[in-house]
Amino acid sequence: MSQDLRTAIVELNRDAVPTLVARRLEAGDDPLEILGDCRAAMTMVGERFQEGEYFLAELLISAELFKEAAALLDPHLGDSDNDKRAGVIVLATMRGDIHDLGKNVFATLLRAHAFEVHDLGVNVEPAHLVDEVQETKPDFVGFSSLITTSFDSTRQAIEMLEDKGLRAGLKLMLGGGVTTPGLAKHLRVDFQTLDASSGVAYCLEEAAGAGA
Ligand code: B12
Repeated sequence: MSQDLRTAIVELNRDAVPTLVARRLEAGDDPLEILGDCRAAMTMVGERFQEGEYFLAELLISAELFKEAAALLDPHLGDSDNDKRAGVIVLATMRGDIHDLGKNVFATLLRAHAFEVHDLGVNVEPAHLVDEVQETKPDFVGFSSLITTSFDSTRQAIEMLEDKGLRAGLKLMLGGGVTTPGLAKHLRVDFQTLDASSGVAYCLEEAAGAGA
């Protein structure tokens, strides 16, 4: 069934996607696993785009299908039964990048684990991110990056945080399709991943370590 859902997204089959998601939820499949299949399908769509088989229109349709699937899965991603706030996170897709599907998934999972999320959206100016950090004093900043044109603004934001003395005690995270451990090292971030769940696990571990 996991192959069916991937194929439906990759083949842009609008009718099949919601039905297949609903069917898998009814069958008791793990919502995170279903989400993982949707992400895998988006990677395949990206490959077709790169190979010239798909164009921007297909990317847009696949994004709509992903959003539809994510909306169906959202209520099943679990609510925290913990009243205590686990930590504060500022999240952004930086200037030069308008991709937000993965960032939104990460934000949903964080909220489900009692984190307070300040999602600044897409195409975010470094100065705006720094202002938000100054104002909300978060424990974490998460950068979502799907396109190489955002590397520069991400680097600028990090340098500004360092220059303003805001970097100490702040955990920086990097996630999204084009990120790698090498890029994380270059940008001096503390954690990098291609998977929202491991990002949440990192935040939970750090928050527990800090006694938050
Ligand atoms: C959908 C899509 C679009 C949609 C985006 C819709 C939206 N609202 O986001 C639209 C059609 C708008 C689009 C536009 C463009 N796109 Co586009 N797009 C994609 C595609 C197919 C899927 C991305 C996606 O949503 N994946 C699914 C999500 C769930 O995965 P994810 O983002 O990796 O997120 C997961 C984890 O990484 C993690 N995560 C994400 N963020 C964070 C952050 C933190 C802190 C943590 C801990 C975790 C975390 O959580 C998620 C769940 O596990 C990719 C292909 C690919 N391989 O990724 C191309 C891709 C990213 N796009 C690409 C390009 C080139 C473009 C355009 C320039 C095309 C054009 N000619 O106009 C424009 C970009 C404009 C801009 N300036 O940003 C290229 C980028 C190439 C590069 N190396 O830089 C890609 C890789 C396609 C390709 N292979 O060529 N795109």
